[in-house]
Amino acid sequence: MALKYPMKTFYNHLHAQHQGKFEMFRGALVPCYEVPARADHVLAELQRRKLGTVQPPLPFDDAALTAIHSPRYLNFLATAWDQWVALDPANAERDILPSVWATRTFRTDIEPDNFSAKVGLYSSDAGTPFTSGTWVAARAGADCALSATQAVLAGDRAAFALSRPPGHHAGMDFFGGYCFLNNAALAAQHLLNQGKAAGIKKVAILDVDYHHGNGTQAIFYDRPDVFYASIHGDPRTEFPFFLGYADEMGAGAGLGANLNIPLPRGTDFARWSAALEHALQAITHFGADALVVSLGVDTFEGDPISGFTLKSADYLAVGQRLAAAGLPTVLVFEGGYAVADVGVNAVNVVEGFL
Ligand code: SS9
Ligand code: ZN
Repeated sequence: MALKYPMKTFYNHLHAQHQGKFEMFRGALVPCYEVPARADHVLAELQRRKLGTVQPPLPFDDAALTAIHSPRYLNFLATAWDQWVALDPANAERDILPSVWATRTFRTDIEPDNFSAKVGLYSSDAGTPFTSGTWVAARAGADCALSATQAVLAGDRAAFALSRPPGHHAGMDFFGGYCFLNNAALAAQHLLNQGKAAGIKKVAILDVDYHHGNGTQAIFYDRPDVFYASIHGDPRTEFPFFLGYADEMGAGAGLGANLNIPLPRGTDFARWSAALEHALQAITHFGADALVVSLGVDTFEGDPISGFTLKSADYLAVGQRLAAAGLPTVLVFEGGYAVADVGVNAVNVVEGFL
């Protein structure tokens, strides 16, 4: 295959260290949807089509993480597994799942000593197990997002962070929705912090995952330098339920720099691509100097936990349309749970972009 330009993929070689056993669903523990095979299929398809180069991430220091996440949350993630096993050596065979939360009216300024309470303070759902290798995998995944950003800052037209676990549901100080570190937010902030010489003053994040990226939106909600646009299942019926409505347009200095396009279950590519057009026009109007794409492919018709009906061939058109925006672009892999199809679908976006 002849390439107009090579695209670097930064592949998280440690992703399989994060391998949850079960997530809570309707009172039962069911096998996790967010499995290592997802990233393996994307890697295999990239290599099969010989699309650019695949490399491990470069190591970044913690300052890149504290640009987005709170120090006490990062400290919790780094030490959670050891705390868990210290409670009972038998815990080494079990994943951590939260069971109590600091919801409305509770205090969140105090980190309790009790481990279960800490897990609840730093999480938003019981669908996101924390395992022995979660921190190592998530940390390397952040390095992938930062490495892809670095490649774009160095002049590459685009780069792809191929990692799991995903990131867009992770907030400044909580995990949830299968996410721990917000890779897209880290990329956007790194573009701003390191992109002055390259003339990068404003960044847009376009989230095309089926689910609203509540973490990303919240991180940048009052910021005028990061535009967040998302096309997603209507939160009245779809996870994450409590954010992602059309009337959320940003706050304070960030008013006008947030665009949510919720769509009903059953939405097809014709309607979805009209929303993509709308989002990209808003990004152009905002005047972004660079683009981060939260690239979930759980909009696929065969996705087991989602409700849109995009077909595999549609993702080629998505990639083409993203490239036509003409911006330096960091593609960050997010969701997509039709495991056998996720490779073809994600790589179709990459191939369409090229
Ligand atoms: C499925 C529950 C869905 C969260 C989905 C997070 C998607 C991340 N039984 N739980 S892209
Ligand atoms: Zn998703």
